[in-house]
Amino acid sequence: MNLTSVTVRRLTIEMLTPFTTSFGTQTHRDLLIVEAHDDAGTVGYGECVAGAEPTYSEEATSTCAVALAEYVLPRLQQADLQHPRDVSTLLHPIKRNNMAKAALEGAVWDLWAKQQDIPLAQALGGTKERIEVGLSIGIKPTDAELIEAVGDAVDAGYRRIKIKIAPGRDLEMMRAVRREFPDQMIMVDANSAYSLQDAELFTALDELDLMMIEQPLAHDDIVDHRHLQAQLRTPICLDESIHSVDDARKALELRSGRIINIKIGRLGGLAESLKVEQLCRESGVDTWCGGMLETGIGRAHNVAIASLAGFTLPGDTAPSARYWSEDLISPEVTMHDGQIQVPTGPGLGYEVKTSMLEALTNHEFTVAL
Ligand code: OSB
Ligand code: MG
Repeated sequence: MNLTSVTVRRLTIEMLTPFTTSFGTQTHRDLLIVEAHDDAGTVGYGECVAGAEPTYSEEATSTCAVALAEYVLPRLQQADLQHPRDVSTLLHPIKRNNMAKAALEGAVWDLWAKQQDIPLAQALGGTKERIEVGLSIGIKPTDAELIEAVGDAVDAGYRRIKIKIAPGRDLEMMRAVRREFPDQMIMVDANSAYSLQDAELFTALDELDLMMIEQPLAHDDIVDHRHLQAQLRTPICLDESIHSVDDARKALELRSGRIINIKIGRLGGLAESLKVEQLCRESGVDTWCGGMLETGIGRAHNVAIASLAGFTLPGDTAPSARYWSEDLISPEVTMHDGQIQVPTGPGLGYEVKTSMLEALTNHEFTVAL
């Protein structure tokens, strides 16, 4: 692939509005952008989706920067990549650190697709021209504010609305939402805030005709989820618990959930994400593309993979204007009639605004290959 260097940038971007989940409130992203450079001056981009603190998973922006500098990139210096799939093979001996690995792998996939002059979506085997978009709404202080936010999302055309829940902001709040929107496709995401002792709460939520309940129980569990799923009609969707195609296979075999959320970062990259898509497609299990409040760079990777046939449900791929006053890419990701057009240009199919990227960079390092 004629890689000549990799640059890792750390930058801070303010979000338009704070986003609250059961593990905290985010007002900005502190993130890494990885650039893969080749000898012809072509650049591929990847985004590290870890949060500033290790609250969603054990990874955080700082740990990913260390993992890239000390373990991941030195292995790349020893390698001669022929294809982006070689990255996951090369990094296989390094356990976990999936978001750090995925950030590099994503940059290499974008570079490779650009070298082949084909869209990343096509390089991955995507077939859809448009993808369906859902919105993830954070926890609001009052039911009235939540109902207003859901109403705005319905008016904007989102095909599915996800609402974050946490102890104390769950059943009564969701009953109020359901009363107001009896026919909308609504789901909840608990981000692992509950235990099996809360089974009664979930059997009550089961009456609300939700599309799914995302990650109700612990981030590292697939056994308690099995017991909870056995008590519910509503499908459980696993997010935090699934780090590999083997995790997905085991969870489906145990019936710990009936839907899998595919996040490229959590799964360690596009190659592993493709394996989960294939497993779910072949076993008739619904999947959708999750989001991690990415900038346009990470979002563009999500749009590309969501164009594969296995992504049967709308994903958390809300457009740029939902999160940023100005995004890092041009044109920005936009939504029409609840859908995003999969770009047809080479690689990610969006231009990265390099001067904006440089201006926002707080710290950077480059490794020559
Ligand atoms: O669980 O899906 C999640 C954001 C940060 C961490 C975890 C999650 C989320 C979201 C955001 O729900 C969805 C988005 O990026 O639009
Ligand atoms: Mg989730």
